Amino acid sequence: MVEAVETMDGWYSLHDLRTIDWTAWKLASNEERNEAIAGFEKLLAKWDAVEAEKNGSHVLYKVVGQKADLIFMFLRPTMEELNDIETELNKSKLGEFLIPAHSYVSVVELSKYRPAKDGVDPETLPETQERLKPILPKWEHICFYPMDRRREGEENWYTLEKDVRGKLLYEHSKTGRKYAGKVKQIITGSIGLDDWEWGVTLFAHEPLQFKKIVYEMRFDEVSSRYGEFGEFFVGNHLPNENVAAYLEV
Ligand code: 76R
Repeated sequence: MVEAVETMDGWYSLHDLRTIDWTAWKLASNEERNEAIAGFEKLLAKWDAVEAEKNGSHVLYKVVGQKADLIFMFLRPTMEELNDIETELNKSKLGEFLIPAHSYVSVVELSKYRPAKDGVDPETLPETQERLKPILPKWEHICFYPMDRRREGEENWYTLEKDVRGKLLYEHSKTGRKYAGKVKQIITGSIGLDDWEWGVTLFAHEPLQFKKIVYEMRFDEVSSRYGEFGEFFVGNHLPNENVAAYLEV
């Protein structure tokens, strides 16, 4: 019988993409802009404090291309906190100049395809907990896209036996491991939460590595036969200390 794999689920995740209303921003007074920047820096400091306490994590990148200007990724233990963050940003002064571009709700996910070693539930291991509640890397570049597993005719992921799926994913992980140190990936699951089944968030020091890993994985059976992909977003890191300069007009 075909069965689901058990998943280990960690922090909830919100990818929040915004476009800046530059026209309105330029029309605002200096005082208003300064108030907006100071308020936003306060929010960043608040989120940093949450991260320092390991109660969540976040990153902020500038999107390249016209799909948005900013991408935030927030991780929190509860959906309520994600909602609170979103609302606080919307109510902030800077929020008056942010136009929603896209959002994606999911939860950090690892799966239990591999049999438990020595009967130890992997979910109890500290290294698993660290991966389920990760402090997001602040590497130079981000790449985010959602994906599905195909469900068509002979190419139906959901009619494959679990051990077959596990083997295909093991092959996939061998490709992934070649990029150790170059690409860091966070897989979030969104079945029942958002329009796609998984979100892939990649971090790299060198943007070409996104193209290389995604291209190489296209030839792994799990992607070539069973992968369907959504829209891609790519961006450059925006550290707190550069926010004011980025917003200067
Ligand atoms: O548990 C693990 O993380 C190790 C094995 C592993 C699994 C189970 C793994 C390793 N992945 C797993 C699951 Mn992955 N991954 C992607 C993409 O564009 C594409 O073709 C695919 C997008 C990338 C780039 C990537 C990278 N992976 C998954 C799943 C869940 C599927 C399911 O349950 O059906 C998806 C959707 C997915 C997609 N993967 C790795 C990587 C990398 C770099 C690794 C090696 C990580 C490491 O060992 O450090």
